[in-house]
Amino acid sequence: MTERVTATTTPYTIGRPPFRPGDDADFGGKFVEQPGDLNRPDPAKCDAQDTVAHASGLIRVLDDAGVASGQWNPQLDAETMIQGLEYMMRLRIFDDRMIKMQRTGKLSFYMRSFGEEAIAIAQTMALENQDWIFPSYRQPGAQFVRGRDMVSMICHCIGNTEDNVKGRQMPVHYTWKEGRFISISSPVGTQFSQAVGVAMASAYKGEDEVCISWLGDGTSAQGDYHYALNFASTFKPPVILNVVNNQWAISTHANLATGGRTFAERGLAYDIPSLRVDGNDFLALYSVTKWARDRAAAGLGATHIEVYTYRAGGHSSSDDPSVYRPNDEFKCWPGGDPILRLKEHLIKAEMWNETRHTALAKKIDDEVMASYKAACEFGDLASGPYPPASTIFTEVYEEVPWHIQEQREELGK
Ligand SMILES: Cc1ncc(C[n+]2csc(CCOP(=O)(O)OP(=O)(O)O)c2C)c(N)n1
Ligand SMILES: [Mg+2]
Repeated sequence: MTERVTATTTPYTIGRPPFRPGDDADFGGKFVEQPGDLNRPDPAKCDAQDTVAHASGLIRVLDDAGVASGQWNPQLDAETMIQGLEYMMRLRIFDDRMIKMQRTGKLSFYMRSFGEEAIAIAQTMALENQDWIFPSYRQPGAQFVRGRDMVSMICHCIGNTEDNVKGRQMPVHYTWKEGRFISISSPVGTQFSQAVGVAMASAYKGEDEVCISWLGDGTSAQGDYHYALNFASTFKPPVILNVVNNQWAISTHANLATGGRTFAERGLAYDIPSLRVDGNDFLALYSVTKWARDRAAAGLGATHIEVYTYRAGGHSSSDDPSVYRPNDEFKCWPGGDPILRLKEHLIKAEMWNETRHTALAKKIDDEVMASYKAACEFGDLASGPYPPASTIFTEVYEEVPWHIQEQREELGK
């Protein structure tokens, strides 16, 4: 007779981090999955069932030696790849400088994209300029692609008189109307349902505008993720929904958020084509995003993507990862460093060299320092000037409610 298994006798195993401080981190060397393993279905015909293998596998284009191959190779020209490399270098150098500014008291708080630079940059480059970006705090790189001025970004991080959100947001919670870069919400995940809603509106109006959004492995436990997928499944709007699985949600490991299957596979249950992609492979990211945009533009609706990567830095300037993971864990990540991988690919193809790379890094560093100085002309963190207190009350409500008006009068501003 089969033994009856009840909830209390089932040997549940709840996900744990693979390594803790003091352990030797070892992810097994390289990825087993190789470029060319997975086919590239026709984006104008593909449905969820055609992506079962793509949701459990890993789409790669660059192999461990920096060679591009397979059906997903986007065949980009040298100029586009060098532009992508430059954007990624700009983001890393910018982040490094800003975190130093935070450590010396010149910014109150900061969040880096360290190790994840390829994501927003490759994916935004694969879109059209009219497409809408619904980011989390780990996709500021999209703004470089759309041409946002660095001085304006730093003014926001300082919260000085030129901050375009007038000190009403935390640093790194950018908003940039001209670049169709929607305000980053501090409550994580709200951007997913907003992106689906705007995509539904675009489809309704018959406009060629696709929305893209990202949230993290940890955030995929929020209801907003499921609301978004449910509406995306039902109404089939032109939207690209990315779960950035960077292994960590502050100090909580991704194993605690999946229950065992990949994040990508969850999309299949909603009947949405779902892909899992190497998030440190610029070319693979570009390619899957272009594919998803083509599907959206063909009227086939949403694509769900798990971007498989590693958060190489702390969660934010307030975090100390050494208390919950080995310090060298990121060095063992099989996906390596996204900047080095594209650089290596370009050098191998004789499109780039070390001299140009060093010169470009120096040029960007000078640009960042000059931008920081220019931003401080509009006020620094220590001594201001800051936006006036009256801005607490403006530009939020079209018609100011009576109780807000009353508070404003009480403050005398
Ligand atoms: C609704 C909500 N809950 C909790 C937080 C605090 N919080 C901010 S970021 C974060 C972790 C998010 O991790 P993940 O989604 O994996 O994104 P990552 O930081 O790794 O990019 C938490 C818990 C928040 N901002 N909003
Ligand atoms: Mg995460």
